[in-house]
Amino acid sequence: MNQKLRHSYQRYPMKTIILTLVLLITAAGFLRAAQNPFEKADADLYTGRFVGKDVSLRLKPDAGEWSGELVFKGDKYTIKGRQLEGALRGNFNDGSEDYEFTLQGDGDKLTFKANTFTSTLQRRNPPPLKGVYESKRVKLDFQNTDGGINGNIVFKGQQYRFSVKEVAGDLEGVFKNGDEAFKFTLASAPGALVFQTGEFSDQLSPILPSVVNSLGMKFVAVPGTEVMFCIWDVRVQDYRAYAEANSGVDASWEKPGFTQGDTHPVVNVNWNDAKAFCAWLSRKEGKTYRLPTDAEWSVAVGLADESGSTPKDKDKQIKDVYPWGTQWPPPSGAGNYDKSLNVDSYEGTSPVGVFTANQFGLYDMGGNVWQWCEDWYDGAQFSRVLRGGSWLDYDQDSLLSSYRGLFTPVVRNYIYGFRCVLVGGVSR
Ligand SMILES: [Ca+2]
Ligand SMILES: [Ca+2]
Repeated sequence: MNQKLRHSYQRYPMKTIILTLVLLITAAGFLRAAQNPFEKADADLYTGRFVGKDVSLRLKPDAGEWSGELVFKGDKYTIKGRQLEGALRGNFNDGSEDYEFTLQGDGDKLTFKANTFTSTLQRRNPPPLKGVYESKRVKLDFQNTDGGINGNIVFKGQQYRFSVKEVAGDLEGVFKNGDEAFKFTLASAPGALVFQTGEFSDQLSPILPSVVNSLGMKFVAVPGTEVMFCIWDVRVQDYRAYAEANSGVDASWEKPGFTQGDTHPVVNVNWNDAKAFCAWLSRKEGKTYRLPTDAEWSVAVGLADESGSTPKDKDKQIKDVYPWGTQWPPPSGAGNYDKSLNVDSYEGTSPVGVFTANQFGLYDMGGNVWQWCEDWYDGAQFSRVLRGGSWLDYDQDSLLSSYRGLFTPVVRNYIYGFRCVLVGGVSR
């Protein structure tokens, strides 16, 4: 806990209480209605799950107050508050001491203040409940009909009908076996759902649609995006098909300066080359291929909760999270990185798909080659974004999942490649 927060607890001064009472009485007189029309709106303002830098919280109305859970700098607290002077004010407790906070609502944003600490929190809506998710013990097949969320659940080998409703940002489900009702909750985890009953908790993985295109590139749906990601970076053989079908394609990709097989990721391609490849493939198949956006790439690497608007804002903001997990240095087999890290045996690039795929089934999201993204790095519109690191990288910061590389769209390099996404290919 931040030392500055200690001893900052201060009750509301008498002047404030009197002023508030006067305001309340005036408001009550003015409204002259049994139902205060603002109550519902205020309940909506603070109810749900909100995430910001170093803070996340979940709140629900509780007998005229709000209560819930706060995670502050990695520690969990119970939280309670009530509305006063246009803000939600209250305390959280670490078991021995109280700390005062205020929350100010603004649509989908909340400003959290505790002494000198301030953070803007963004509302997080529950995960899109579509498709099929399963673990060894549970399978959920969602069917969103009649405006409700329901479907079939296979639980301990038996199939039932279930329904889910949202209660203050939590998802509560129920299914019936005869007269007996089983209750469960659902929470979102990166690329998964956490299913919990009183008996056990299971992480359910989505059974995702996938397609293979005319070049043999495999694409999978990535939940939280509207696109399908190629599971590999674009390979030498894919780029060769493009270069052979078109005149005037720059030949730098043929001379990387080291030996490459057909299934190695193509390198020495700049942002413009990568865009031209996507445009050709789109024309060839009558579909829409493009580079991933920086935000889509983040979801695909497991960073669904970044704050900031430009890639520059988000650069290195989430610490201690790498494509392979949270350990530093990377464990053996984490990916194709610089030889000084001692995690692989490849001198240059490696064939796509030889290291472990991530939670979405994507290979080389860390290491092998940097991947161009659609976005400008910032408002200057000078450089494009590169993500994921390469076979020549070893620096701890540049291997973070949240790290953004940047270069002008005309630069070719033997550590730069790209990955395609397929737009609108998600059938569910
Ligand atoms: Ca290597
Ligand atoms: Ca990569």
